This record gives sequence, structure tokens and C-alpha cells, in this order.
Amino acid sequence: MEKTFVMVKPDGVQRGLIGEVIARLERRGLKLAGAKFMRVGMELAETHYGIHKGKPFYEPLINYITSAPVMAMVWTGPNAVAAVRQTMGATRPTEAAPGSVRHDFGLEVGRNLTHASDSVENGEAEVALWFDESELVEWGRAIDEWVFE
Ligand code: D4T
Repeated sequence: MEKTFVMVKPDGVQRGLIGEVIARLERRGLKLAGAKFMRVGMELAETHYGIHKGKPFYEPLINYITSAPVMAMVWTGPNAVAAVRQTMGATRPTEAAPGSVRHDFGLEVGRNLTHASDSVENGEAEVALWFDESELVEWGRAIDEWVFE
């Protein structure tokens, strides 16, 4: 089953939106496979956002993500990567589809509330970066056969 890494960023945590994000993913039918509430260290932040190193928004981005705790999660399901990206909305809140998290709660790209892996390949890499194998839970959910074809 496809896995994707999802994070409620510091602004989402500060604004009390952990439950809102989890509720939306649960309601969609996605299945939680791991979660931890944590402070992001400099090394992890720099590895996670390594692709943006050198860009003008890189330093503010690192400061933002390390400024307060985040909720790091792994969600699974068929097409989990695409489904979660759609539920979160486009990176820039003013371009996010109405009804998405970033549309409904956000205004600025530097305070866009959540992160979600943008490809299956990156999903696997980010899950491995943020979680130990032992922190992931495989479990049978009673409704699985009614959500997954
Ligand atoms: P993340 O990775 O945080 O979920 O964002 P996206 O996957 O949706 O978008 P991204 O990698 O292009 O950007 C990473 C992160 O950088 C911030 N950012 C981005 C910013 O502050 N200014 C910018 O111009 C861009 C492009 C927001 C998300």
C-alpha cells in the first residue's frame, strides 16, 4: 500500500489544526501508519529541505520549520500521495483549491500549514528519513474493505 509523509507544520500546530488535518485524512479513508509530535532539529530540517538550499526562501523556511513543534505522520492508502496532496491543496494557499486545508486556513506560502510528499518516490524517502521502521504500525482496520477496493 502506498505511503506518504505528512507534517502539520509549526503554524498548524500553534493554530490548533492538528485535529483538523487528521480528521480530514481519516474522513477521506486514509489510514494512519505512524505519528509523532516532535521538535525538528537543524540537521533533519536541512536534509528534508536540502533541495531548496540556495533559494531565497531557504533560510526563512529552515527557521520556520525548527521554530516550534510539528506533528509528523505517515498515512497509507491507494494513491495516498496524490490524495493527501489534493486534501492539503497547492503550495501557495491563494492557488489552493477551495475546500483544501491550505485554502481554508492559509494565506501565505511561508505559512502554508502542512507538508505532504509530492511523489511516491519522495514519499518513501521522506518516511525513511523521518521514521524508524519500528515506529510504523501495520494494522487491519475494520472498514478497510469498504474503503479500499
Ligand atoms: P512542502 O514541502 O512544505 O509541503 O511544500 P510543497 O511540497 O507544497 O512545496 P515546495 O517543496 O515547492 O516548497 C517547500 C516549502 O518552501 C516554502 N516556500 C516555497 C516558500 O516559502 N516560498 C516559495 O516561493 C516556495 C516555492 C513553502 C513550502
